[in-house]
Amino acid sequence: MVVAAKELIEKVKAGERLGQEEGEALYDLDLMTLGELADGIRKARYGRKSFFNVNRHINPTNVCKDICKFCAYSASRKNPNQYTLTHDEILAIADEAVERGAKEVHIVSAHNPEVGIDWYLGAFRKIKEAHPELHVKALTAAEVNFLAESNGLSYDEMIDRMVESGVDSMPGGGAEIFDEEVRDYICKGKVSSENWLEIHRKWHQRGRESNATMLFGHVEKRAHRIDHMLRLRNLQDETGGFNAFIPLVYQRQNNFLKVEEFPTAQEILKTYAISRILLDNIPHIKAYWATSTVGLALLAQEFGADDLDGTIQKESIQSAAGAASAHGLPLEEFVALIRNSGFVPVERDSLYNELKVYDEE
Ligand code: V47
Repeated sequence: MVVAAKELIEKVKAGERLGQEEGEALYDLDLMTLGELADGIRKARYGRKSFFNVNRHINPTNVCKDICKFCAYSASRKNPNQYTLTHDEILAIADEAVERGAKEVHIVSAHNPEVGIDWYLGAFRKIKEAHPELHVKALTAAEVNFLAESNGLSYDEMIDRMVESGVDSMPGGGAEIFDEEVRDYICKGKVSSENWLEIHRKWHQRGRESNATMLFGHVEKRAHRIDHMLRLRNLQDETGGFNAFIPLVYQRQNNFLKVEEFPTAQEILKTYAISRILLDNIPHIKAYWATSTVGLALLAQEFGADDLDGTIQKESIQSAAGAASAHGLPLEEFVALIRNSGFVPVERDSLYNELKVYDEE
């Protein structure tokens, strides 16, 4: 089926839902047309507000039983510096984050077979005991799958344990690309697409919220990105538990994935815009500045994105592969960047309640 541009534009303007072929055809529209369509949707929902939070990423271990070709973070022959933090070290980071105003810790680890489940969950419990008000966003579905499998737990039992340990919401990591063939090539052995979705389904069924990512700009095709978004849209129709969709731009350093052609800025912006158009039921599109670059994240605000993640403070996964997130961005700078790009910075909490609107100098 050839999808006519005019018809497609009319459908988007009428707010009609698009399918796989129409989603692919969106990529053939010129960037400015696509941007205008996505911006129309974004402005109707949020005006000129752009959301962010004051957060701290914590990556407690890089020892991993899995080998994902795109990953530069896990200890391997390219990265021989293994580490596993103690609970005291993790708690000290959380203490410092709170002192610096963080409202959320975003905790993502590798799949470490050398430490038990209590090392993972105990850390959350200790953070919650010390800082009951701090939002713990922790454990990707890939980690949940790893811990469930290695401890003989069902996903439901694993989720019980997470809730008891103080996990407030789940981050969107580990989704990569759902297409099974691409997934098999880039991260064989990791949680299957079906199980990634099942874990989020079960989490949402408990009344909990989460995010969803998509790693793009490597060996996948445009059709795979559309398929990925539509699988998420289907689950969201069922549960309504996703807060944000986060297209993660592939970082190319220090890993094992051979990529011939990297996406242009145009292709990245188109992907943000298309996600805003297709994902009519996921409230927020996050331009995660760590992987898009700050400049492109600011521009993405005019191409459908309404959220820029947060101050981060420190991050080890994507910065290992070349992202500029090793040291985060100070709050004042973050606010100034959003404001100077013509948007109104809104500090939010992890579940998108507005905490502070920076509408005046
Ligand atoms: O799942 C690994 C990705 C993710 C690379 O939920 C890479 O709010 C780019 O999920 N290039 C972890 N990305 C980070 C993550 C995340 C980030 C920000 C916000 C949220 C949220 C979640 O990092 C992994 C993987 O897809 N990743 N290697 C790389 N070379």
